[in-house]
Amino acid sequence: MAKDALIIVDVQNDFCEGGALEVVGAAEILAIINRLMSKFELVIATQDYHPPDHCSFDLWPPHCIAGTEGAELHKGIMVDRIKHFVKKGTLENKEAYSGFQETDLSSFLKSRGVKTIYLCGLATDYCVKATALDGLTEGFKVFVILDAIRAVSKETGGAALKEMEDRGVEFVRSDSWETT
Ligand code: VGL
Ligand code: ZN
Repeated sequence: MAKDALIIVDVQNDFCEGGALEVVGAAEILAIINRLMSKFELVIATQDYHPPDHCSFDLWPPHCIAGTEGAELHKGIMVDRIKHFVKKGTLENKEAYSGFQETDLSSFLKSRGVKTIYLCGLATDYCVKATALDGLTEGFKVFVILDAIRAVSKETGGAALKEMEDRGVEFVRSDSWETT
């Protein structure tokens, strides 16, 4: 049977409260993500993982520098359940918002018979969006879990949802797994 996978996008200290590039409301999705993990046999996490002079630091404050605390997953996430970690944005001169960009994510999923991916995490307007759109390009059916994502800004977050919808991403909420 084709498997589904849950992909937790960039729930790292630097994107959470007190981090270098804090996403408002990030703390609210931690418990939701932990509950979601129990619904999936296969859970994967991506990490933004930049060298100290990464090109994106022209645009963003330095964040998620490889080997630092800021690049680690938030301790509120139950990491024991995560089967595979994907590090991205590791090249100094290349931005990589998508978890599929120059990583083994697509081949890892395909080798395990995954056809459908469910995305949660940070941030809606950048890495969640880019990962969702690349997921479609890679041939996966892509769901974004609406109450388990947060955006850098309301405007770009809203635009990102619209763009994802137009491209064929589908949306669910975490309570759709609850049994009555
Ligand atoms: C991200 C900005 C810069 C993200 C990563 O994970 O959405 N945003 N690097
Ligand atoms: Zn980054």
